[in-house]
Amino acid sequence: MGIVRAMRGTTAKLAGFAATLALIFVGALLIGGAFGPLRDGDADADAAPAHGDAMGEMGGAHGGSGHGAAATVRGLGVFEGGLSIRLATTTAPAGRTQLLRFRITGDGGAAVRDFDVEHTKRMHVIVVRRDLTGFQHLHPTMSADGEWSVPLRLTEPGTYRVFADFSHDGTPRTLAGDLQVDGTVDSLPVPPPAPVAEVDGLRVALAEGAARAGKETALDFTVTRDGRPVALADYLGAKGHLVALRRGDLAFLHVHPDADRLSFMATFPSARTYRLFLQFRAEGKLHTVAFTQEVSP
Ligand SMILES: [Cu+2]
Repeated sequence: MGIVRAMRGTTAKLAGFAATLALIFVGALLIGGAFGPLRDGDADADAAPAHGDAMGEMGGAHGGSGHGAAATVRGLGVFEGGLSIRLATTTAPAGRTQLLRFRITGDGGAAVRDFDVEHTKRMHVIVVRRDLTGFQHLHPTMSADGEWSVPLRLTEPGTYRVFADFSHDGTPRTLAGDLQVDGTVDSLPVPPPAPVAEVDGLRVALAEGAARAGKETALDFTVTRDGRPVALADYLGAKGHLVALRRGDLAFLHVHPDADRLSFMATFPSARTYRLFLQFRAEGKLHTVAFTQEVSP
C-alpha cells in the first residue's frame, strides 16, 4: 500500500508494493492455530515510544534513495504535511455493511481532489482493528466534490484504524483515523511468529531471515500447493502487496516490492513486533495472509 515511497523515477518499479485489496481477513485464524502465551511485558511494551523510532521520520519527505534508504513510517495521525483525513463518522455498527466515507482536506479545509495514481489506484484504504485482526484493503471511489466512499462491514466490536494511503503532488501520504464499533471487545494477542501460513489450501512460506531494526530486510515469500509452486498473477502492478504494521501504535511501514517475485524489502524502524499482511493473486483469486515478524535491536 501505499506504501510507497515517492521517488520519482522509481515509481514504476515500486508500483507494486504496498497496499492492496479487498478481502476480509482474520489473520489470527489463518496463522496456524494456537496463540502463544504473551511474552513478558507484551501488554505494555508497545505503549512507550520505541527507541530508534526517530529514524522513521527521515524518509518521510521522500527525498530518499531507493532500497536501503531510511525507513519511513506513516499513518500515525490524522494530519500530515498540511493534509488531514476527515471521516464522515467515527462509529460503525457491528456486522452491518455501511459506507465508509471520508475526505482528505488541505489548508482551509477544502477537499483535495487531485490524487496521483499509485499501484494503479488513486486511493488505498486499509482497515484493521487495533489488535491487528480484521485486516481489509479497500479501494474507494471519489465523488466530484472530493468525498471518498466504499462499503465496509466490520463484524467484530472494537476500535479500528482506518488508513488512507495515497500520493498527492508526488508525495506519498498515509493518514489515519479511528472508527469505533460498539460492543464487547475480545482482543486477541498477536500470534507468535511462524514461517508458514495457509490460506485457501495454499501454503505460503516466509524465508527465514533475521530482521534487525534499521537494517534493510528481505522478505521473500513462496506459494505452493501440494508442494508445487503456484503461478502468481499480477496484482496492482506487482506479484503481491505487503502491508507491515507495527504492534502497539500501528505505524504503517513502507515496503518495497520486487516486481518479478513475491519479495519485498523492508527497513523496520525499531525493535518491535510487526504484523505483515501479504496479498497476492493466484488461481483466479485474491488471497490475504498474515505473518508475525519480530525485529531485534
Ligand atoms: Cu490499495
